[in-house]
Amino acid sequence: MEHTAYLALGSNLGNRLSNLKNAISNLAPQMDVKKKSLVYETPPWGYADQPPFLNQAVMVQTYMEPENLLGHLKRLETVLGREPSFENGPRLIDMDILFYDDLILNTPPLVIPHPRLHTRAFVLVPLNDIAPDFVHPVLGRTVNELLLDVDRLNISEYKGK
Ligand code: PH2
Ligand code: MG
Ligand code: MG
Repeated sequence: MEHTAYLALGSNLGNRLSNLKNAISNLAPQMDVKKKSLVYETPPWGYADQPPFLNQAVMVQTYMEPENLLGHLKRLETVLGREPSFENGPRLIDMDILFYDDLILNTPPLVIPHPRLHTRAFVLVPLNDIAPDFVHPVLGRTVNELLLDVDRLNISEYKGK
């Protein structure tokens, strides 16, 4: 059965825009990318002393089950050059699963919906481009509604330099 998943992408090392583009083009063939948000430049969250991030969200269709999808994304991060860092630290590429259909999953390796997505403007702003009316299956509120409660100051569309 085919599933719809929303992914968050982030990069704050190297050529950030290329990292996002490479990541998205490497999602196929296991994932069919249906929608892409704009790219946003966002202040680092959680650990301030690092470069600003570029963040983006995508909607994909896939036959992969959540655990396989997670494994696939982790392998892809490594292939693209990600090296181990600390929690909330700098990274070449980060790919997180935000939603997977309406699934609610709470296992040690994987929590869906992503447990912190509703508190993070750097996730909600791009997600709102492609899924404003998607209802968070736990919170029962749309992405657009969740966005009203976060501080989106200092987040701007990235037009490159
Ligand atoms: N990712 C983190 C920690 N902090 N801050 C921003 N702005 N964007 C991110 O993608 C990000 C972060 C951990 O994954
Ligand atoms: Mg992350
Ligand atoms: Mg991650």
